[in-house]
Amino acid sequence: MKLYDYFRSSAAYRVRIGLRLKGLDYTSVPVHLVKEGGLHLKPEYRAVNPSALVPALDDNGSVITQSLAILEYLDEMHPMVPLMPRDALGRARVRSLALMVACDIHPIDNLRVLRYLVKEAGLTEEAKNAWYVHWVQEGFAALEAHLAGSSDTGRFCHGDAPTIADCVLVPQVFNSARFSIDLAPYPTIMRIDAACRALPAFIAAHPSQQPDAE
Ligand SMILES: N[C@@H](CCC(=O)N[C@@H](CS)C(=O)NCC(=O)O)C(=O)O
Repeated sequence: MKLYDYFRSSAAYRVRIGLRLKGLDYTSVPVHLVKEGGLHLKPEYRAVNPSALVPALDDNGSVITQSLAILEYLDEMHPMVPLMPRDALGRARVRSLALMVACDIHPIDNLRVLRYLVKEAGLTEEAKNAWYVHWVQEGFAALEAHLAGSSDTGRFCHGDAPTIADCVLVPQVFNSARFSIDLAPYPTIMRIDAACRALPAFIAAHPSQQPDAE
């Protein structure tokens, strides 16, 4: 398998965690999101993923895009070390937690949105950063309430083994730290993030461990 990747991309980081948890071999193909205005915007990468976003996974010539679709694909193809609960209600809860980050926080804080706010909408750097922080805080407050208020939350987001929800949570916490967001109001998120980051798979998937890390 080939993973079109960028060390700092939180969506790619989700997939790296899933691959590592399952012990799957893959080759990283770095796509620099900043160099030359963004290599992901060039025709070469658009031919792989017309959405011009990383990650994309090439499994023996078949390309899958969207990190959550990739994670579920990996889970179906390689069921050892499952990333989803066995019961339908549990799977719905894990998807719901993952989507709180992947749909409600990440897309409005994505690089292209932040660039648009500055270049097209005329926001200052300060206002752009305030936008980022605001949507993380809104999203994390909701996620914290869901996690803290449910007996299904265990050592990890759902029970005592990592699931897709944890694959999505940890990269968002990493991203938020880059903007110096105070995580003290989200103790359950912080506890789960720490439990995940102690595991070898999460350590290996960390941005600092990637071949393109700067
Ligand atoms: N929903 C997509 C999001 C992918 C995405 O937004 N990737 C970011 C990096 S984390 C990206 O490629 N951004 C480039 C840009 O905003 O121009 C997924 O989960 O795979």
